[in-house]
Amino acid sequence: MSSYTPAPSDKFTFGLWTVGNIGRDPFGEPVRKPISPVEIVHLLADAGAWGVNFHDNDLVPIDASPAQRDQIVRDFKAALTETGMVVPMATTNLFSDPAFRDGAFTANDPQVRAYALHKTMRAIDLGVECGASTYVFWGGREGVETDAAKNPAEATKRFREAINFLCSYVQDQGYDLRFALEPKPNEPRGDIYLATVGHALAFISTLDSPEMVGVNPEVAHETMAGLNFLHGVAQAWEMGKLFHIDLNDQVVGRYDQDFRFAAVNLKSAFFLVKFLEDVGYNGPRHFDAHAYRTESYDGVKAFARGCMRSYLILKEKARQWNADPAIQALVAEINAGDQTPITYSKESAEALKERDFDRAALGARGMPYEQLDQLTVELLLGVR
Ligand code: GCO
Ligand code: MN
Ligand code: MN
Repeated sequence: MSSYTPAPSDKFTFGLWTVGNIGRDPFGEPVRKPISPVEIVHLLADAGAWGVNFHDNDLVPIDASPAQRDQIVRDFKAALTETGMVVPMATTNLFSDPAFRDGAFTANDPQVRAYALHKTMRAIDLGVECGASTYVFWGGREGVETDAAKNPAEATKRFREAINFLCSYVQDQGYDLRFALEPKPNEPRGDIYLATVGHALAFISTLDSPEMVGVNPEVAHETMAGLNFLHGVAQAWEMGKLFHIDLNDQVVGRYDQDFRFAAVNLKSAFFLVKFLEDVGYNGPRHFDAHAYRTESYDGVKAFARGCMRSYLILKEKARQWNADPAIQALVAEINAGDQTPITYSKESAEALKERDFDRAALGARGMPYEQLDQLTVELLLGVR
């Protein structure tokens, strides 16, 4: 039995904005005092994380002078060196400042769109300087409350132009950096463009450099849309587009909750971890979640530890599932028969058209999914 202690090879990461969240919500003032990026790095290192990610302004305040910026970056990098923490991903805050009230890349004001590109190029420089190899685009303000505001096809075009521009910038700079688009259906906008993993994957295929761009799916976001998160992740993986992943948890139909990973939907979290481990996903496991607003920083640390521990417990459960004789007998049974795909040729198509099928026999075969699911539940409940 493993000790569920995180190791660097688990690639567990958190954002400065996650453990640094001070517990403000639309109805209430902050409940925790802000802590500095350096303190956050130490808190995370202490909890056992491998890396830390940031928005430009989580690290450098939006109105910092160049000298302040350089000092902050120096201090931050020193904390990284001291703790052995890395920065695998960075991103831009294109949502907090009032300038982005109507969006960034899709804003109607061309000056805002230009400012968004300007800010993102500088944030990319900052991310690369700190070691990031993945750059996330979460279009939090890229949306509307009313479709009177803008034509969604025009917005899609603007989004595409921005990503194409920034891909060219990265190529010109010679940065070793890939982009990951993070879909979300709503919040903080009434509706956000590129609402789901499916929207994002389709959009990527229309870009000038599609090979540079993948997705960063988030548990809560697909769940808010009422979708099966694993299915979106699996499709992205199968297309070679799972560049990053945001792990947290969410109750369907509620506000954007950002709960600790596996805090709500245990079975979904299990199948997600099992999938990532079975296919050998090798990217960061990023926890984009917040501690409850009730917590002190002790609670925040418990929250961070809990995310990682639950992942590791579920990873161990996945290993058990794969080794469980009764479960594997059922898996073999449901996958019986020659599973080789029928390749097309004129002859194979003709032969298939002529083949006799015993339709009644096909329809009479039951599948033992009830048993398989019950065994899964029992395994998760710890009685196997
Ligand atoms: C949210 C998003 C963000 C993004 C972050 C990185 O719902 O607020 O998940 O936390 O992940 O901005 O791009
Ligand atoms: Mn989110
Ligand atoms: Mn996220």
